[in-house]
Amino acid sequence: MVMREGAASTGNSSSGSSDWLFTRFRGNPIVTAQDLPYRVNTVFNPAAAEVDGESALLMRVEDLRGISHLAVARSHDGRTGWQFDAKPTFESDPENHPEEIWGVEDPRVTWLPEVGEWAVAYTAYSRRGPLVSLAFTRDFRSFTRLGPAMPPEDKDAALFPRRFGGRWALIHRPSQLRGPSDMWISYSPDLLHWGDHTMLLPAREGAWWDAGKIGLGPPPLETPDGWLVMYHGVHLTASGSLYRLGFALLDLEDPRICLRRSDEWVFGPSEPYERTGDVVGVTFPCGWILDSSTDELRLYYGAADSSISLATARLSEILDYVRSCPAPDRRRHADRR
Ligand code: BMA
Repeated sequence: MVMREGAASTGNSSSGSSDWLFTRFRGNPIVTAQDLPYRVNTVFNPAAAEVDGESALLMRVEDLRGISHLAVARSHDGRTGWQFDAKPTFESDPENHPEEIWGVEDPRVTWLPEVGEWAVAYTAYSRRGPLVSLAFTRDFRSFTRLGPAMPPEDKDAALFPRRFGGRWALIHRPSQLRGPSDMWISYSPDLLHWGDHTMLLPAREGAWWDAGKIGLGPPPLETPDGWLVMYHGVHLTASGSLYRLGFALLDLEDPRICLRRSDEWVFGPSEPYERTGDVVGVTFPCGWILDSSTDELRLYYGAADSSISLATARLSEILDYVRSCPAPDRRRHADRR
C-alpha cells in the first residue's frame, strides 16, 4: 500500500464551490495520476463503496498505452489520506476474456445481500466496441468474472441490489445506430441470461441538456420515495461534448416505471479541473456513498477524463427536489420501445 497525504492538508472545514444541490470538496481533485505508485496517464470514473469500515474507490486507470485497468484507493474518511494498491487491482484478461482486448473501464459496484458479495458491472472494450461485463468481489482485492451480460455496443450499467419478482435487474445503455441512445432495463433469473429488455429513460431531443445520449451514473440508490437514479446527459457543442448530470426516480417495486425526472441538470463541469484535461467538459460519476446517520451523500466523479473529484449533498434535499420534478409521460416511453 502507498499512502498519499496530498488532500489531507484540506482540513479546513469551509466548503468548495457549489452547484446548487452539490458542494464540491475543497481538496478537489482528490486523486490524480501523479498520486498512483506506478506510471499512468489518467485516473477517473470511479465506483465507490464502504468496505471494512473504509471508503473504497474502484478507479478507472488509463495507462500509457491507452488501455484502462481498475485500481483501488482506500480512505478512512472518504475525502483524504487515500492509499493505493501498489499495482493494478483488476486488469483486462484478453487471453481468457477476448472481449477485454482493449481494457476494462467505468465500473459500478452494487452490494448483493443475497449473494454476500459486491457485483461489479464494467465496460469491457472489445474489438467490436464496448460491452457490459459482470464480476464479483468480496474484498476489492480478488475478483471473479461472470463474463459479458450485454453484447456491444453497450455500457453505463449497474445492477439493483435485490431481485424483482425473482429476477435481477440491470440498467444499461445500448448505443443505437439510428437516433438517440437511451437507458434500458433488462432482467435475469441468474445474472447470466438476460431478457425482457425495456426502455427505461429516453434521451431527449433538440436543444435539451440530455438530448442524443444519456447513461447511468452511480448504481440506483433505494430511498423511501423510490430508486434514486443519477444519469449523465451528453450535450454536443461546437467545441465538444458536455457531460452533465440529472436525476430520475423509479418505482420501488417496478423500476421500469419512472416516477419523476429532472428537467434541469443538477451538476456539470465548471471548475478548471473539469474543464481542462484529456476530455474537457466532463463530470462522470460511477459511485456514491450515503452516510445515513448524517444524511450526507458523497458523489465521486471523473473530471475531464483525467482525475477524480468529490461533491457532497444532503439526500433529503435531493429527494425534496426530485419529488418536485415532473412525472414523465409514460405513453411516450412506451411508443419508443
Ligand atoms: C463515455 C465513456 C466515459 C468517458 C466519457 C467522456 O463514452 O467512455 O468513460 O468519461 O465518454 O469521454
